[in-house]
Amino acid sequence: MSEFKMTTVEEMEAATNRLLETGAKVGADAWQFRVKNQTPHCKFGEQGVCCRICAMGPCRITPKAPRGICGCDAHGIVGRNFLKFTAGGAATHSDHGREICHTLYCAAEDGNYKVKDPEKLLRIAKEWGVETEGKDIYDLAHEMAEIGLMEYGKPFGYQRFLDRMPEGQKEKLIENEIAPRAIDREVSTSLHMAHMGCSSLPEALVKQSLRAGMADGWGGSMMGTEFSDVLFGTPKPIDTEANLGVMVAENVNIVVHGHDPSLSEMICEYADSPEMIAYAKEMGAKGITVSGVCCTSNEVAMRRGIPMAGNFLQQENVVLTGACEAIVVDVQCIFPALGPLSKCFHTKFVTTSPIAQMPDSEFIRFNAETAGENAKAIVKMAIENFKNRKPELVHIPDMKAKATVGYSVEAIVKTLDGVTNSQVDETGTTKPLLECITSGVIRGAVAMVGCNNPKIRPDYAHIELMKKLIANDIVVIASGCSAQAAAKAGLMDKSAKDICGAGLKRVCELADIPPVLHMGSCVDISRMMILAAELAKDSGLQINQLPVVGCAPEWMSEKAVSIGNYVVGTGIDTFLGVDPYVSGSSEMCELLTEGTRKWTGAAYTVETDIEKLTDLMIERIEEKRTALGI
Ligand code: XCC
Ligand code: SF4
Repeated sequence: MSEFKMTTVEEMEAATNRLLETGAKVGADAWQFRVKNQTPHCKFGEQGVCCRICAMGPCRITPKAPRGICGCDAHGIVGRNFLKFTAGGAATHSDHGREICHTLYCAAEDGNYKVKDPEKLLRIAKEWGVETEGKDIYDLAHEMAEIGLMEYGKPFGYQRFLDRMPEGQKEKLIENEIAPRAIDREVSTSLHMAHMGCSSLPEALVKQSLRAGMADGWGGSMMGTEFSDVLFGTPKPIDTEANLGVMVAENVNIVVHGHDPSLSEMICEYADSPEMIAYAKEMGAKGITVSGVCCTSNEVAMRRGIPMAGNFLQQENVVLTGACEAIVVDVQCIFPALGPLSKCFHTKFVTTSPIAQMPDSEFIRFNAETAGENAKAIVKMAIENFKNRKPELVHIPDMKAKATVGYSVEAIVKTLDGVTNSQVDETGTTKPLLECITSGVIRGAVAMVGCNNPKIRPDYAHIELMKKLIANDIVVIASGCSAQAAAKAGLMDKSAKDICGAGLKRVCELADIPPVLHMGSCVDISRMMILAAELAKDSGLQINQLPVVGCAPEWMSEKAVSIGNYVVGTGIDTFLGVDPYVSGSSEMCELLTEGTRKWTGAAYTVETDIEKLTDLMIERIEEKRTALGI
């Protein structure tokens, strides 16, 4: 008998509407209203045919004006815009990775940051050919951090992590000029190419977009993920909860938001300390609840089981509960709207990074060296703010779902080991998973990633897609706001097996996993790349032959485009539910949906009809199976 009950998008919308009523009482603005003011969007922008990279413009392409003043056509303009978009994303993820390298460099036996997973550090050191024998683990950490930082600017060679690819793939990427060199170089080269009077040849612009993306996925993001694991621990399955109902009315609520776990890890530490809990009680609260929004939330959920209050388009809802003492942000995906919104409530909006400074916030500069003090000051500030709550404004929607998260590649390999009856001891490989796929018990896998976007009913596409995929025996691995959509709906609850096809249901039962596996934050999409590479190596196939596809149905950020480019660059077909501003150039559309195949074996599919998008993915997975004769 099925006991599984999903939280529906309708229920979530009703909860949001109730919160907007609170907002109306205090005169709060919200994205739902701003969207109306911005609609319809600029058509030139939508099609990608507006160019303002030099002061002769801005130039807009129309049938009557097919070229800009310099003579650039729509294909060149769309291509340059696409490349710049990618470079923005690659820079952002990679800079996050760089911050993590710096944090690793600060790690010390008696410091704020420790090496929590020394084995992983040793493993990567070995991979990089770094001598580990007889070395103090912190000396090694500092050495590795420095080598990692060099990957950003080294004058020669390609990204080290490319050696993780199946045989021949790195060479092929080098041959096609898609293999990323130094990370910063790929970002700079992209901006150089997109400067006035440089590249306007779509093919060259798309190639560089792929290369910049690869510098992110196989460079900056991968370093961010791997060294975060070294510092904070490699995620293992852990139980948690998701949706606004994780906030507790009687407690001091601190919401962490952004991406870099360096700050949120510290906040969690202090919020959990007896000293702070006692202080909260003294101030009239029962305790302290830390919950999260966006990828910072994913990071601490994966490693500590900290509950997820919501994803991208729920960030304002957190404040609208009237029960948020502090929303503490680091970098990326933070609405500047949180400043004025917090002013309508008692909420402290705390910015902490020089990278993300915003009006109407309290800036407490966070530093790896002074992390402990900074975190303590923030937690204290939140506690002391509890008394300023306006009880008549407090309403936390009674809505949350259970979720089991923490599926790093290491955890997936370990969990699936023993699912098959294989007699051979295959500990440490993806062979059990491959066996499930080859036998057809699982048809394939979809990597679901990305944001929310008001162009799509929030979470609707994520949830509908996932439901259909798992019903068709396709296992879903998810990260970012997509993972949070799944968690809120209940799809990361193990009982969600009841809505799977028979094959996937059996695997879920045997391995004791949910059908949608939380792999982490946006930078953790690098985990998905590692998993794909491992699957390819263990099966003797190339990555593009695997029945695996990527999907970002509700994406919105530049980072998402960079991700898309490295997923395609890695050889995985990628399905988008939102157009990346390229419809204004038939040549760019052709290149992205087919042309890249000759370089990487994969391409994009853009389809805004979600039902169709799902069918196309299932079709592609089945085509891959047929080609393999499985
Ligand atoms: Fe941001 Fe990473 Fe997108 Fe969510 S999913 S809206 S990028 S938080 Ni990466
Ligand atoms: Fe116009 Fe060319 Fe300048 Fe772009 S680069 S704004 S198309 S003149």
